[in-house]
Amino acid sequence: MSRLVYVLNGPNLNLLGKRQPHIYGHETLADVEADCRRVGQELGLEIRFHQSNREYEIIDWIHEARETAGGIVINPAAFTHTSVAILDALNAFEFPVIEVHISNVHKREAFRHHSYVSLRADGVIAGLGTQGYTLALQRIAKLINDKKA
Ligand code: CA2
Repeated sequence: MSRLVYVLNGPNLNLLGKRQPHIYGHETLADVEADCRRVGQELGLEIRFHQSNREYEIIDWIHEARETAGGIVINPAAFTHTSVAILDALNAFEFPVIEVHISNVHKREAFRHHSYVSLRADGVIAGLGTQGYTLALQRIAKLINDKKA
């Protein structure tokens, strides 16, 4: 299985570390990318890291991952709660998918409690801050390694 992992981020996550630190912390998305690249290297994973405010771009990256990647870590942000299209794209991807939320969505407004993406995700991490991303990468590396054994 490919050791390439896509780390995908949805709308407004480009503002990470710049607004609402009481909810999302002080780390910027560039910090999260650096963390993912460092941990990815330790785990022997190649990382492709993207963020978009446009639903179609996230869908296109998931399609690209179908051809090349062994796993996807995705924080779909607000699309989590609205996007059947992202769910459909993930359903066409055959390797592990881990859904990450920086905040504990279950402690927040009721509309954040439902996730379309969770219908496909092999695992969900919420409320562990930006550490959730590297924990998700550890899980994907284990699933890839277990498949090889
Ligand atoms: O907790 C998460 O990671 C979320 O996916 C973040 C989304 C939210 O819609 C989900 O319900 C939970 C929002 C991302 C917006 O990120 C910002 C970061 C800093 C300042 C403003 C927005």
